[in-house]
Amino acid sequence: MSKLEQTLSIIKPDAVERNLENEIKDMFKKNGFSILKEKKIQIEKSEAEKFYKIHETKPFYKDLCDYLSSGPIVAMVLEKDNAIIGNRKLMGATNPKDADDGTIRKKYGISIDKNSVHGSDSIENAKIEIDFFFKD
Ligand code: IDP
Ligand code: MG
Repeated sequence: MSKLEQTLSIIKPDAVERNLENEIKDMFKKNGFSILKEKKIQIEKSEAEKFYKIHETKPFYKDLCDYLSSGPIVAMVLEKDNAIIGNRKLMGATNPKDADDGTIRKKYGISIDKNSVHGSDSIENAKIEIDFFFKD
């Protein structure tokens, strides 16, 4: 069953730094996603800690928050039928080494921490994450 959904995507610092913003956006557009909203920003470490709170007990939490706040990112609201699972598929596995051919992380990811993109993992988290960046 298909359902029009919105999901939150982030182009992470490693990809922005390598000027991959337009190439990654093109991959979304070619795969049928509309970019409804977008903004390029650098967030504070405290904001990254809030965004990744779900991972606060993980050993990589501190590095993850340092990393997300280390440089400019592009936050986007993507829309498509079944956007959440569709974006997860297009992103590929968390570790670029395990990502399938044709995915963003396979193409651009450097390592498990510098994996170029974030994508919401559920309808509930998509709402929370979209509000995090775009509720003004
Ligand atoms: P996801 O980004 O594919 O949803 P999550 O498990 O939600 O993956 O983890 C959030 C982010 O934390 C990942 O994108 C990755 O950058 C980082 N991360 C996840 N697992 C590890 C790890 O084992 N070591 C270092 N960083 C990790
Ligand atoms: Mg996740």
